[in-house]
Amino acid sequence: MRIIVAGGDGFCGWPTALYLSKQGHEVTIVDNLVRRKYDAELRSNSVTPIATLDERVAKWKELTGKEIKTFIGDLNHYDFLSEVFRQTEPEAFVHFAEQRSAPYSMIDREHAVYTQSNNVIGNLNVLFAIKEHAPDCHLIKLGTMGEYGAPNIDIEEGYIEIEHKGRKDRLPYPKQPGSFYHLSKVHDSHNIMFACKIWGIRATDLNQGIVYGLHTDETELDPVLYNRVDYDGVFGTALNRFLIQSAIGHDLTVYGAGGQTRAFLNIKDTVRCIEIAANNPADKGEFRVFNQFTEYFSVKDLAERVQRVAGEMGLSANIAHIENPRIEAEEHYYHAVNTNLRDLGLEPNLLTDDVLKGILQVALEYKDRVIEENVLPTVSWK
Ligand code: NAD
Ligand code: USQ
Repeated sequence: MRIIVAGGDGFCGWPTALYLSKQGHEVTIVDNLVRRKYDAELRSNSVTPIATLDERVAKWKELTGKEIKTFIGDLNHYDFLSEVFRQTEPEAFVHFAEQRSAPYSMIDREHAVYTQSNNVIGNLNVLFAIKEHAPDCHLIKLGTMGEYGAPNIDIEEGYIEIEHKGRKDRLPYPKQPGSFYHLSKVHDSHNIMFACKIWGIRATDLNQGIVYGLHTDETELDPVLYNRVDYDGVFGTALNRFLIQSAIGHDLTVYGAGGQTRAFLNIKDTVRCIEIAANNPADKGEFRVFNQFTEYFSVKDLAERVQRVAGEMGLSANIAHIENPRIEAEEHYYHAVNTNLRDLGLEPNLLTDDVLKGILQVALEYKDRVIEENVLPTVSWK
């Protein structure tokens, strides 16, 4: 299958591009490399050293003989995007290419406006490009579990049956996102649903949970193929942050009470979920929603597990409940459905102690690269 991986230089996109290429798909990466620029802006870095995109694809070709084409450019530039569609004639478009940090979107007005315009307009351009150049192309769009927030009822996969004043309907599940970033994903979902309805586009919205880990079988092949892994207070995510904090002897930064429960999955499952979605396309005009996660945990429980595993590896990790920089419930009900991907064959890599130890081992290897002043959160929701 001819597949575009937009955002293919990023944390989820790079391993996905390699995995799809290994499965024999014709993969093209589209990326404007802006993630590397956020590092420069924030004076931060990936714990693992990362090669340039040119070096990455050259190494992949050298090791496997497989070619991954690249286009460097911005989804917000429609002429560029149109040219990519004309040259590649994609059958699937995997869309990772957005600003994905909640704290980054909450820095100030400029960052909120940037996040929403980058994400919403970029996605709108993708919808128009599919309509104009590849109407049969399956859009596989990365959404987020955070679109739903933390309602006091079970979270369904995109839709909910509602009975109101004696009448019933199947309606989009209510959205209660917790940052301007998460809101951008809700806006995207609405635009995609509408485009499916009016133009007959086929789309799968993957409401992904928090991704942990860094290596897949492919990225592990050579240091030039290594994935990025973030730890700073802006782009680092909960579990990866705790593991890297324990590697450098920093307190584990649980925000507030730590009862915030979130859905998680291993990066190895991210790549597999994308393949499953690609191999089982949505019907024409269908707006399909899958909840892409394998387990959920409270951040306090995760910190305690990291503390125990780190202890077994001779490290002492202290859990600090620091003041929560976000506005969010710190104790709440959480139960979410995730059967669609399982029904299509996903066999989850669950979070075992060995998995935690493996990630911690990599963090220990590169701990000297951590810039310690970037670890504590600096962005406040207030
Ligand atoms: P990332 O920042 O590492 O990668 C995103 C990539 O997209 C970067 O390489 C960046 O340069 C590129 N990009 C951004 N805007 C672009 C634009 N306008 N044009 C072209 N390229 C652009 O992020 P990630 O962690 O790999 O996340 C990928 C996607 O998955 C995002 O949409 C994110 O919302 C979603 N997601 C991520 C997680 C997670 O835990 N990392 C969880 C749920 C959902
Ligand atoms: N948290 C801590 N300590 C930390 C970091 C985070 O307690 O050091 C808490 C946060 O307050 C929050 C939870 O952990 O309650 C998750 O925060 P996070 O930074 O790990 O994840 P989040 O901001 O939700 O965003 C990440 C990705 C985003 C993706 C989202 C999936 O950056 O791209 O969309 O996870 S989800 O959470 O399902 O919406």
